[in-house]
Amino acid sequence: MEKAKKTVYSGIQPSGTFTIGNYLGAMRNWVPMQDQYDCIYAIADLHALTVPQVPAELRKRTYESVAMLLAIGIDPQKSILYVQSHVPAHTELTWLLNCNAYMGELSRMTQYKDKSERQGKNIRVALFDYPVLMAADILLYETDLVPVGDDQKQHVELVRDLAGRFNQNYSPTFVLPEPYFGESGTRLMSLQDPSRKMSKSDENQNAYVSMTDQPQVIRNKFKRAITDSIGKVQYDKTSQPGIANLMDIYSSCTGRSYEEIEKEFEGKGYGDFKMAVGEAVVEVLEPIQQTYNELIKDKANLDNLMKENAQKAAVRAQKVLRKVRRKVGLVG
Ligand code: AQP
Repeated sequence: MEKAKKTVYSGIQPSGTFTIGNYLGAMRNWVPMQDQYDCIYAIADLHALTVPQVPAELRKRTYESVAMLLAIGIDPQKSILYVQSHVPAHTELTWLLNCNAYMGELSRMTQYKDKSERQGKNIRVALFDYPVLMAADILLYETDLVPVGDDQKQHVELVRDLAGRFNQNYSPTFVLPEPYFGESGTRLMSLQDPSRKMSKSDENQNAYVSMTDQPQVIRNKFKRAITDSIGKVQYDKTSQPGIANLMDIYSSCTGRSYEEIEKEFEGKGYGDFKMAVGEAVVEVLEPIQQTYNELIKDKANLDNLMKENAQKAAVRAQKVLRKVRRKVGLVG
């Protein structure tokens, strides 16, 4: 039977406080999608464990992540908003998919190559297996579309390979998802090193702006942002990557085009420009922070919401998992 709405699955790791990179590049686009699609949003805590975490911090950030997604406008009446580890089907399907995944295809994943370098000699097996857990996330909900940036395209390809192989070896079981590029979210770069993406787990706090940073902290971070010695506000990613990044941020916050921004700051110094970017970010974040501050106070409400949404997610996930168990020959 044809579905009334296509299913969209997105996850975000509680591996740090969400940054304006996460928000302007991904989360913000999730809000309007709720009216058009059957959306499932996961706080991917099991994914966050692929790199070392402080347990108490992870627990705290899981609550904060749920509250922040609610604050930006994710509506549990329209979508499912749940915590990945609350639905055990994810780990169970991961194992069953592992039995059909190849070492070769996993070792070609660029994210694994990048992140494993940072783990030194003792690389965690989970980091290697991360894309299989991601495949389980997506396949459990008969997902049609996975919103991705360029860097995640390779993972969705792997999900399709794993699902296609399973369907061929057993019989049609999984829906093959498509990557969804949608409104191209801006890829924001570190404020301290514009050759690296802005990441919530960056050790340098000046490299990113958190969704919960106070206005004065935000202004100071922009004041310290790396620019260049050219002294002209113009969009050139190669010779002025710092300024291009700030223009991306300013454009995302104000809706102004690069040409409009160049005109606005013609003949002005970087100091004025950075101040304006800081103010624009403060303006976007202030109303979100107000809602967030209310939501985070009410832990019982967040607990209830997590519980209800996990139940909704589990019903859907179990349906697919039961099918998979039967196909591979498990009893019961
Ligand atoms: N700098 C960014 N610009 C645009 N989009 C970004 N995303 C992340 N950073 C940027 C998008 O945010 C969504 C959720 O990301 P994630 O938490 O699942 O993992 P990530 O991409 O690894 O994010 P971080 O912030 O860099 O986390 P850490 O530091 O833990 O690795 C994704 O859609 C991602 O594209």
